[in-house]
Amino acid sequence: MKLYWGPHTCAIGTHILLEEIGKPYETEKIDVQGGQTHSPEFLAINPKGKVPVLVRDDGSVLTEFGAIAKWLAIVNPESHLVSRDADEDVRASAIMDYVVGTIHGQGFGRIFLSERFEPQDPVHQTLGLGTGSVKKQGRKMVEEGFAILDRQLDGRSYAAGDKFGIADATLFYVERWAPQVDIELPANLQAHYALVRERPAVQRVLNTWGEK
Ligand SMILES: N[C@@H](CCC(=O)N[C@@H](CS)C(=O)NCC(=O)O)C(=O)O
Repeated sequence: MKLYWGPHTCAIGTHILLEEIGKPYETEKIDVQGGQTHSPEFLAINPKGKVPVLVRDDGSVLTEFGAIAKWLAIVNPESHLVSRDADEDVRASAIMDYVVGTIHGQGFGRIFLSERFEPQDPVHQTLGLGTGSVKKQGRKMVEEGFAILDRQLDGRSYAAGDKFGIADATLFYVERWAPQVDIELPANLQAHYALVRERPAVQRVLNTWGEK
């Protein structure tokens, strides 16, 4: 198996899951900020131009954070990354989908890649309205999303159930982005972030990434 990852990206969640599982895997670092995800070589692997990408031992390619996480959990049942309890499992899926689709895709997307959300019409462009309002909207979405998840974590250590699982690795990557854009995590998410960060697997990944 080989994980394609890039510094400061959501692929850290996938890397953490691989490290928690503990089976052999390779990694390849991609310069996402430098545009390497849009190089012909990378697009030949993932035409969506995104990390994470997981190439399986048979050469087949998995994309999309949630799909990769679920596959890793299903084929490594001894790692208990998904619960056998239907309610816990669906709760984990709901958190993961909300983080990936809304908090990351809609909210942080607007903060990190504002220009992609800018109206392209000539009036907007001529007036040079800039990306300020897009960023502001992104921040509001992230803050609202964090507030919702914070309430859902009330009285819980982990996102779903009483063990670390795929929803925790997902939540961790957006929690990690919050201070980078001066967004304060609400108390339950702050506690969750600290708990996940302490895990030996997470520390190993942070060391490999050269990030704190
Ligand atoms: N829906 C995708 C989103 C992945 C994603 O947005 N990856 C970012 C890094 S966090 C990326 O590779 N961006 C490169 C680009 O859009 O140019 C998933 O869940 O895997």
